[in-house]
Amino acid sequence: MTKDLAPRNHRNTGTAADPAARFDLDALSAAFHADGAVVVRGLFTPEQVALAERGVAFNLAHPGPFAGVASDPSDPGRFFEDFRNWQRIPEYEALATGSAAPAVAAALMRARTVRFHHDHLLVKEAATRQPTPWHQDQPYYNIDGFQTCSLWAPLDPVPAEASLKFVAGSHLGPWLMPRTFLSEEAKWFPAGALAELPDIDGAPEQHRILNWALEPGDAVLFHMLTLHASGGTTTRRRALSLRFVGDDVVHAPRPWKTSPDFPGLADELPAGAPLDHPLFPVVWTAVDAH
Ligand SMILES: O=C(O)CCC(=O)C(=O)O
Repeated sequence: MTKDLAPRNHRNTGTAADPAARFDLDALSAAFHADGAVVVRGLFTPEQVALAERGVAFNLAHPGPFAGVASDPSDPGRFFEDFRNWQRIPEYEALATGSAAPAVAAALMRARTVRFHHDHLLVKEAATRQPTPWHQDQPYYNIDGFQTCSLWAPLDPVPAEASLKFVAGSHLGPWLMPRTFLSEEAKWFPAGALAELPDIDGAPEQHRILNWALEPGDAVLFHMLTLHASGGTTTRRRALSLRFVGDDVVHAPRPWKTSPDFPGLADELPAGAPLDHPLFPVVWTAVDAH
């Protein structure tokens, strides 16, 4: 069923052609498994950052059907989000398939096959007050499984206070209640179905918080259950997230609209099925995987 994008990245063979060969993938994978989040400096080349900038400029000028604003109209800035645009923005597709990102995600997830789940644009304009509240990503999604990896790459320099922060170890669970960023409504799992978030900012000493200032080209990669958040920003902060999944991830259609939504997918892909669908192309395979 899948018309795979020719997997351009194969297992790290240590050759110059391998875009991930310059990273210590074993050390990154060990840190990812222990903490649920790692930083990879210089993951994207300057050319790839320029490519991302072109894609983001197009995306901002031409928002897709899933775009929205996650800040209040009274906010002096604006927090703009958009999802699932790789099929119409070739720059996003090129980054998701032709950069070092899928190979690094494969190593972190210890996966033999990597599929691309979706892209997510997050732009906080200068002076945006709206923080990103603490949350896990996977409870918003349409997937079950543990081999998951979100990559967040800023296109502007980001000081630690405007960058993502993570609760180390929170990827080991449990799943926590997802809420809307702005009004904190429970629009996904019904109230009471999942535990509520602890008051992380109220008792920061009870958690190990990971947080890195980032430059364009750097990325943070984190498990889709890792609790993360960010503050407002004084300067413009454009970020592109690429979401990858590994072998054990299966479709989990929900009775509510997931974020992002995949309208009609439940009619094509049953619950529990691998994500063998053109919406989720294979972007990396181990050389000896069939
Ligand atoms: O950009 C942000 O502030 C939040 C990013 C985020 O939550 C994500 O990429 O999953």
